[in-house]
Amino acid sequence: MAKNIVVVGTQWGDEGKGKIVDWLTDNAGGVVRFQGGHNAGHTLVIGEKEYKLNLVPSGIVRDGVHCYIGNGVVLDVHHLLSEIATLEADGLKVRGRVTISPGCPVILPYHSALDRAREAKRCSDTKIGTTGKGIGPTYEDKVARRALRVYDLFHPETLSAKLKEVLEYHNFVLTQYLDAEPLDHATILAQALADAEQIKPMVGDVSAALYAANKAGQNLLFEGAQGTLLDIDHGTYPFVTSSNCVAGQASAGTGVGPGMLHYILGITKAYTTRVGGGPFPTELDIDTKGTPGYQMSTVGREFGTVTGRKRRCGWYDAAAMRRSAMINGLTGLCITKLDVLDGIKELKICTGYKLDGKTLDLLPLGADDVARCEPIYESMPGWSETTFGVKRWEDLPQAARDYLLRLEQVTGVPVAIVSTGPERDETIVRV
Ligand code: 2SA
Ligand code: MG
Repeated sequence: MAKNIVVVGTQWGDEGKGKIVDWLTDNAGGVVRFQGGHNAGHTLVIGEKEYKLNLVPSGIVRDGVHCYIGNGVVLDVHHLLSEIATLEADGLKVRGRVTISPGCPVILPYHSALDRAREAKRCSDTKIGTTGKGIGPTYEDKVARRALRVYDLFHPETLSAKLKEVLEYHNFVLTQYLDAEPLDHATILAQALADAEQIKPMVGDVSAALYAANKAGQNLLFEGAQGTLLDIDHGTYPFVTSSNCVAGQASAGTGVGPGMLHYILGITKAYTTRVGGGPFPTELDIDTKGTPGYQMSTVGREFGTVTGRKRRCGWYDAAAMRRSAMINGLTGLCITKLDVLDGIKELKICTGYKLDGKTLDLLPLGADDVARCEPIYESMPGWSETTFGVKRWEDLPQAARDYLLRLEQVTGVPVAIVSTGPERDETIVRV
């Protein structure tokens, strides 16, 4: 029987999901995206070559793996085409290996214009720090039932009028409320139609295709983007992205029943990072040389893949992880970037918080309470040896094993995999 795995980020994104999805594709027939859009940045290192993917599922770098973009994804068709062109220039065969759901809401130029204009209007402590890609405004259109979907791009007889109506509305907001320039209907329409022509052969019934693939015995991998703490419902709202990032979305965002999700693998960095605004209880100073935060930032090369922004860094937050484990229903954990901690003398793990005189062992809901949380730490000795590229559990320094086992204990989820470097064989399996 086919075994399907959902891979989700358990923190604020950038946990190293792309590498693990790629590693798991050895046993998969298909890789499926189910939420987010080109705000995602998945980096894959294959030998000498580094691939940066935003929309195309990570399975694309492996022959014979089919890639699916489910209805839960907001799709910038123009960006997708440029990503495909880059991958094909690198020698990968992409066309014929991707199926796009006609239900994906389409990101059009007014969405990124709205996203950027709104961020510009927010004052410094209310800025979300979005990627500016138009993700939020497109999900808004979806929920407001005015979005243009991939389906609409193939119905030019109604597309023009639908676009006119929605553009009039957004141009009003852009000019009257956000002091921004209006956008032109004819230009957007012409580009959308030209792009549509190019993706036409890739559009198909993703839900039905996934059922058929599974029935034929293929394993499927559902590739999450961003992370659980950025989930629109369960994250540090309003400092979140606009999609559900939790494992359950793999079902709604593709059109497969939850019974088809067999194993939920949570990816977690051995420390914590966050890019953009919002509370971060275990945050460290990343600018002072010689400090643990500086090491995480520099050795971990913590820069946004999409925007190039410096990511904020901090200690491992086990209380946030407990929340994540609960809402995803995690089966196992994969811990990444352990080597970044090599040489730090004393490691800290946040096991809970102090809030209003009470002790909590679970991340509270919403940004306001999280911002007031004071972390409670326990300390563990670090290790001086390198763990980079270690391939067997028993070859890890004892202190590193102790650290991982402690994470397992405090989060309550078994550590199934440890990733010790970007290459696929730099991976330790414990199950
Ligand atoms: P948006 O653009 O509306 O989704 O932004 C809302 C918040 O979600 C965060 N977000 C991310 N956080 C981590 N990684 C993401 N992808 C890129 C990467 C980010 C980058 O892989 O590095 O390059 O900056 C991602 N996408 C969205 C975002 O920072 C906001 O806090
Ligand atoms: Mg990323």
